[in-house]
Amino acid sequence: MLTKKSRIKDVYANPIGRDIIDRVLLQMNISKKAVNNPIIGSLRLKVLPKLLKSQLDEGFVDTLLTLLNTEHETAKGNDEMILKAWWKEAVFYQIYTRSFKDSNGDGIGDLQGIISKLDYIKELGIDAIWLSPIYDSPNDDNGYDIRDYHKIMAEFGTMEDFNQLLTEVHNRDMKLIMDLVVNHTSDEHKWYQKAIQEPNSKYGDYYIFKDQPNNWTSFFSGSAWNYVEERGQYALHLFSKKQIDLNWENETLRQEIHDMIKWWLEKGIDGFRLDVINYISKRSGLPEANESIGKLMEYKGVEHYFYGPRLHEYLHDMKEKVFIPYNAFSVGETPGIGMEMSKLLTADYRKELDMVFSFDHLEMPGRTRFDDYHYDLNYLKSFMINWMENYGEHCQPSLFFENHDNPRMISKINSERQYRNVLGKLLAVIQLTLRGTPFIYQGQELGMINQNFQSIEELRDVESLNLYDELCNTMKKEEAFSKILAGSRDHARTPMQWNNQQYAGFSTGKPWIMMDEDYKICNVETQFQDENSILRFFQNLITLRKEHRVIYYGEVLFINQKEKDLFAYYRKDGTETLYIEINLSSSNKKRTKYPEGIRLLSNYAEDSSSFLRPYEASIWKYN
Ligand code: TEU
Ligand code: CA
Repeated sequence: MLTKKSRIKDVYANPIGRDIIDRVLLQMNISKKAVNNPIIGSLRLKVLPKLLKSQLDEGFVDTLLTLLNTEHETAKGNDEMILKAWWKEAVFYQIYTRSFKDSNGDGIGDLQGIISKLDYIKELGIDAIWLSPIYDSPNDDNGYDIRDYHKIMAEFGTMEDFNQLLTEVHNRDMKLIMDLVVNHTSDEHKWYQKAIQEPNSKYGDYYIFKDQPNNWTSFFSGSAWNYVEERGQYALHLFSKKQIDLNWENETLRQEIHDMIKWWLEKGIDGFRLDVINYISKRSGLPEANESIGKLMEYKGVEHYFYGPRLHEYLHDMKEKVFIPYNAFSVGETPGIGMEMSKLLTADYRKELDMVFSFDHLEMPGRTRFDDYHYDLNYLKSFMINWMENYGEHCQPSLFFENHDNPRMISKINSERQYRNVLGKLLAVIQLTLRGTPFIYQGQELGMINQNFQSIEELRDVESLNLYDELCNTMKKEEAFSKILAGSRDHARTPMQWNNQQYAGFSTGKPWIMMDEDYKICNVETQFQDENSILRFFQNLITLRKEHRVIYYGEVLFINQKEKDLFAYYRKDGTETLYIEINLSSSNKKRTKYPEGIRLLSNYAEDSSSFLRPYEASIWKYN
């Protein structure tokens, strides 16, 4: 058992301890080397607050110990063969329906719109589609607030449309996974309505109510508690005021969720992406949040639910009872979960989840999404090296740079127009040649960039709008708006750019969210005709991936790791060797040696011999 007298190095040797300390260091922008320093390592845990310049107090140490001492498992070693699975070979494509393709001119993307573009997705080389929520919803958070799990959102179509979509996806030999949002439901869900109107019915305990609120805050600004007049109590909502957290402690509720999942699996869907699934177990008694952790993490209370005491139990139970019998795939969205915890959630022999999305590579150390800064690809390199070398053969990494919750990656790295094309391709090379399952977000294959929003009226996202209101209390409106612009999720939610016609061929009517003029130069139609486009590069790269299976299961061997701006690695198995060479900077970079073999694909037409050009990224095949 670890106590306040334990040494820092012993805490760091504990997988959970390592994750938490790494997370804190990341947030504070302190190098991991600090912990590996023998002097620091031999210090006792209780001095940690002092060491961290009192940014974290003693409550942090207590929280850390609670987390460490409730997890008794560690992940198994790495000596075994990787088990094969379809989802380890697949390239996924995420569709945010509202912004993908509108079939009836109301300005809102829909299921028939998706159906009309399945040939496009297939042609790109995609094997599986992840659909963001399409269930009936009042759309406070664009479908992540579900009102009825068994109905399709009217704006998107009907259950017949869905059935047709599923058949057409399968006809094209692709798979379909849905979004499963079961940490919370809409306050308009009938369970919640019953819970507040008939507190003594079985529904009365389906959500988390408290007589007095605690100090936890919502991810979408303000307190995480709503006062519920009907019950004279407070209801917990980690997200918007209309997204109420379900009480997973209640077994009947868990059963109800299992049944709902089975109902969808019976239809023949192939699996689920599980929304904020690591938040479902909250520490009992819902203790007050530690203020210093809250300050560091920007949200209060996370330490009590991001890796809750019954998380493994709930996931294991769901896997055994629901996912395994249907042979269904699962990828969990797990914000705040580090690599060691990810191992415990996804190792194949543990039977919890197949994969997770971990997010620590999307922002630089010391930065958060709403900071305006330039992302340095050298950080991505160090992140990837760590995961590739240490995640192990029992676990499958997910590879992604974009989704509907984050600004576009190219814009974070370098927004100079001259680099857009090479940079989009560079990211594709990293995403499609490392070991792991790539998830491409709609528009990423075109190199879409952040939108040129002019005013707060043009934004739609509840997170952006709430944060704007909050910021306006302490800063000027213009300042608040520019802060929102840096991180707004709406950058990724503008319509997919199909052609250079009005509304980019997304709709014949005015889209639900603005789009700037970018579609005139960046769109599917134009890029299909251009051999040098990002789209064609993605297509070629996906084909290449399928032809070189070493990318699926082969070893990853990094070379010249210490050399700044160079990201170089081999992919190797018994039959072939690929070499990937990337210049992470916008300057020319001298080559130490010229690669052998033949160049299979590159983001520059001619090879340059003695140096690598800005963001040059190439794949070579050795003999
Ligand atoms: O996201 C969870 C989540 O952590 C983010 O919303 C988070 O607050 C931020 O984006 C971190 O960078 C999922 C969905 O992907 C998101 O769209 C939903 O709004 C949210 O859950 C609630 O369901
Ligand atoms: Ca429509």
